[in-house]
Amino acid sequence: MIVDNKNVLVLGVGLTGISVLNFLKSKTNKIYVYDDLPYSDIVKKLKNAGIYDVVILDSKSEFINNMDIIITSPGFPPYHEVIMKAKSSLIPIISDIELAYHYKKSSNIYGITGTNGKTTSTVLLTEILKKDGFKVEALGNIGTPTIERLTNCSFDDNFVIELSSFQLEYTNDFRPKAALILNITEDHLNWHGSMDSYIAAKLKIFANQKEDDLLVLNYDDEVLRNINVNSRPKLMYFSVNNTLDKGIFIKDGKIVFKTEDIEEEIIDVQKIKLPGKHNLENICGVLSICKYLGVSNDSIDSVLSTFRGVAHRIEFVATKNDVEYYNDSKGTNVDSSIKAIEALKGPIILIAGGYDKNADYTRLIEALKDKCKALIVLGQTKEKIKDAAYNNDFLNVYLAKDMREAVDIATSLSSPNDQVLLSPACASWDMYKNYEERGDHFKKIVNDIME
Ligand code: UMA
Repeated sequence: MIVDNKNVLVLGVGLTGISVLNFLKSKTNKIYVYDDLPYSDIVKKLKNAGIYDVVILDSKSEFINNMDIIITSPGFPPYHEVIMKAKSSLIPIISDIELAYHYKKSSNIYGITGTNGKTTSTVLLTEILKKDGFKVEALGNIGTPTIERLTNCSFDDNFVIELSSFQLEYTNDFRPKAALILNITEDHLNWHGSMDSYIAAKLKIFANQKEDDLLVLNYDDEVLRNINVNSRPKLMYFSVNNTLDKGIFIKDGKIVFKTEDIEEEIIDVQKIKLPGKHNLENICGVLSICKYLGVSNDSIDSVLSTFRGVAHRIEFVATKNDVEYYNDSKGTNVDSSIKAIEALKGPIILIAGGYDKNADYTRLIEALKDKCKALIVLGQTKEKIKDAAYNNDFLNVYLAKDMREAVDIATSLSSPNDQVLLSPACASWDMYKNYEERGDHFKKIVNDIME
C-alpha cells in the first residue's frame, strides 16, 4: 500500500493535515510534517490533536528529498517552495482524497465538483439519499476530512464527497461511482496559474471512471458541453435552458427525466423551496445521480419541498425597517456573487471585497448595474473593485474599513424594500479564517443592529 512503512511528509496541520496524521499512525512510524506556521504553533496544533511521534521539518531541510511520498493539504499552491522542491526530486505528491481512496472500505462514492453550488448540491444529495433509506454522509471540502470516514466504515456505506480543484489536482487513481460537474468558470487562478490547468484539475474527477460509472455534466455550461468524455463512463447531461433527447431538464414547469425508453415528471418546479435559477441547476445535477441510484420520486419530492438551502449561501438573516439582509459569504468568486445578485429581486445594496485571487471584476459590475443601488467594498480587493466600478460607469461606491462599517453604511443608505446582500466575490482569507467566520460576523453585526 502506498504509505505503509514509508517516509511520509504531510503538508499542513489544518483540518486535512491532522486527519491524515491520525490515519498514518497505524501505517508507518516515519512521519514528517511541514507547515509555514511558526514552530511553536505547529507543536501546539499537533499536541492539541494528540499527535506526538512526528518530526517537524523546515522548508530549507534537504531531508525533504528523502521522502517516499507527500500528502499535501489543499491550501498549498503548486508554487510553494516545498512542493516545487518535491516535484524537482520526483517525489509523488497526493491529496488526502487520493490517500483515502487507496484505503477505502466502501466504493459507494459520489463526487461533486464545480466552481459554484458544490456545497448546496452535496448537502441536497445527502439529504435525498438519507430520505430514501441510504446510509450516507457528506465529506470533503464541505468540512469533514474524507480520510476519517472512508477508511473507517462498512462496505455498504455511501459517501457524497465535495471536491475542490485543489483536492482533485493531486489525485491519480481516485474513481467515484458517480461524478457530477456543476459548472466551470474563472476561480482560483492564483493557485492554478491558468484557466486551462484549473479546468484540467476539475476534469480529473472522471479520469478513472469505468463503463458502469456515471458522469453528470451541465449541458448549459459551454466548457462542459464541449469536453471530450470518450466512451468510458455513462454520460448524462442536465439542462435548465434546453430540452434534451436524454437526461434531466425542465419542461412545462416540471423537472423531467428522459431516457431512450421513458419520459417521467419528477417534480413541479413550483414546489421547490430553494431560491434561484442557479439552484435549479444544482437540483437537476443532483437528480441525475438520484435517478442512477434508483431513488424514488417520493423521497425527492419530500426533500425538495422542504429544503431551503445551507448557511452562508444567500441565507436570509433578518428584516429591519422593511429592509432584508442576506448573508452570501460563500460567494467567494465573481460568478458565485453574480448568481446571488440574480437570485434576489432587488434593489440591492451589495457588500463585496476580500482576499485577492487575481480575479477580474468587470463582469460583477456589469451584473450589478441594473439591480444594485450602491456598492460597499472592503478588504484587500476594495480599490480593485472600486476601479472596476468606476471604469464601467458605476459610481455609487463606498469604501469601508471593516465589516461593521460596511453594514453601517449599507443600513444608512437603505430604504424600505431594499435588500442588503453580503456577497464578497472574493475569498475571506485577508480578514477572516474562512468564509463561515466572515458570514457569522456579518450575521452578528446585523442581529446587533436589530436590537
Ligand atoms: N498552509 C501552509 N502553507 C500554505 C497553505 C497552507 O503552511 O501555503 C498551512 C496553514 O498554515 C494551516 C494548514 O496549512 O496550518 C491549513 O491547510 P489548508 O489551507 O489546506 O486547509 P484545511 O484546514 O486543511 O482545510 C481544507 C480546505 N481548505 C482549503 O481548501 C483552503 C477546506 O475547504 C476543507 O473543508 C477541508 O480541507 C476538509 O477537506 C475550505 C475552502 O475554503 C472550506 N475551500 C475552498 C473553496 O471552497 O473555495 C477550495
